[in-house]
Amino acid sequence: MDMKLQTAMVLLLETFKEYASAEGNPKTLTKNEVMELYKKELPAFLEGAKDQGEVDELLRAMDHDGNAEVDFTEFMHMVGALTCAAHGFDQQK
Ligand SMILES: [Ca+2]
Ligand SMILES: [Ca+2]
Repeated sequence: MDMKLQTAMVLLLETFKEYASAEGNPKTLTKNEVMELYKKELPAFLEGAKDQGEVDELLRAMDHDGNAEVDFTEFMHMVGALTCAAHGFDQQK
């Protein structure tokens, strides 16, 4: 399949918009929206968090400017960091 990366970029944008538009500002993710996104799109990462404290920590780590919402840039940093982490994990096998 050609244009996998372009497809992935479109999917990233569409996924962000889908969850960001659920409540409040349609251009940012609230804590609830981030939780929905993790539950439905990244369940393995949520299972890795043992308690509410770790989930809160995850959200704080995503929110670079500390305004309690996750914008697209912050979302992309998170996706990039998780992808790099997954890549490192892959190379250890
Ligand atoms: Ca929103
Ligand atoms: Ca933010």
